[in-house]
Amino acid sequence: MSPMESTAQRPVAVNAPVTDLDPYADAVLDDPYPHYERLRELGPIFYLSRYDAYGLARHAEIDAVLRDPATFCSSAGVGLANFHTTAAWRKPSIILEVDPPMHARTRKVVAGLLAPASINKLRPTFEQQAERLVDALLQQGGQIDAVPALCEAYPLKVFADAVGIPAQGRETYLLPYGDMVFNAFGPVNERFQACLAKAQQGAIEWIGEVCKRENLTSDGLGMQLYQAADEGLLAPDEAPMLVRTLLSAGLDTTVFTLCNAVLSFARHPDQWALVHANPALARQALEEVLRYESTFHSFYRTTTRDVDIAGVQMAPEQKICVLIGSANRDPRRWGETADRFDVTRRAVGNMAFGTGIHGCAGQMIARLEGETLLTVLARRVKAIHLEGAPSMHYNNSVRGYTRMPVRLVAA
Ligand code: OVM
Repeated sequence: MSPMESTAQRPVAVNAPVTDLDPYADAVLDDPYPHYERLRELGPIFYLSRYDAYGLARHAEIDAVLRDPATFCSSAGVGLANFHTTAAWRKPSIILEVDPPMHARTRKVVAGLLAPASINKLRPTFEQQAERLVDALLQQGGQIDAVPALCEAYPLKVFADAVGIPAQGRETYLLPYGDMVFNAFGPVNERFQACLAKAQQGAIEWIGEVCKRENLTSDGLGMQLYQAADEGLLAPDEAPMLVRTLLSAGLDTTVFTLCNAVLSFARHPDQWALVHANPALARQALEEVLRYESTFHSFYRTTTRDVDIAGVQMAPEQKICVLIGSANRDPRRWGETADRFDVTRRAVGNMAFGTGIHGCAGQMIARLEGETLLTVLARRVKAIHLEGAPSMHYNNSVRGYTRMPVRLVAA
């Protein structure tokens, strides 16, 4: 077989609406929402001809697929690449890119680590660090690039400390590593290639080092994974793999969520006024940010058998693109005001963290980070002014920014 040929099965006949939209084009990432609306209007399922993948953009079908892991599996990879036919760029994750029964074992250990009872112990530290950071920024006058100064600085401190990795190298390597992880959920495009070349200049190697037992603090989440291995709950080589999971999934996502929060409030001053007037709204407001501007926008499942969705027949090994950023704007689920940013809305049940057995295991610690930082901002900052156009951080599956000039006005 020549390298240009593929063993991937092409659908014999596509009896779904076909679109040649490239969901990964810069212009689509700039503002995906009008495209999502058109995709939802195509029907409950459509075919992305550029990628030989079916796509789902409505809340109901996405919910159904994510709740049926036996039919729509993760072990063939949760990106466009099928691990049965294409080598992955790194050793597959032992929690994300696996199915039951293997998944249940690793998930149980990670879920225990990140359960509310243990996460709540982190709250006082997170609150202190949020106060320190926001006070320092306001003392300097509040004129900042919110991406490095606030949205990156906070998770790079509190989450990386919670995992227990060294301070040295965090700023250089952690976010570029995650950038690669999330680009790999899309196609092998220019963005993927450029990011991999960059990650190979130190980040991949550094991550491998900090996941080792001897480089972790004695009281962090990372060491707890080694202790689980000591207790026989994990194989010895699985502990560093799950530390890698924490560092892969836990940084870029929270950084970008904070970017999306700051930008949403800067663009909707009336909504910030509500949160400033009542800081107890912070957690609910964060949930609306997650719905309105999902951080994670798309990933895939792979069919394990002949199956149909809404009458569209698919063969085994078929990739299906799940557009969760679109599910979170689906008027069929959120009503006519789906496209409105409204912190008084009940946004619970949004798909930002996915759903089903692979629903984000870190969602409680992610929410704790967002809530603690937003609460301090709500108390100390009466207005957030956008002082220039933000620059998008283009990534194949997550939405965020590289630069966001803002002025925080002290209360
Ligand atoms: C992992 C992993 C990496 C990225 C994301 C994620 C969304 C998991 O390495 O297990 O969950």
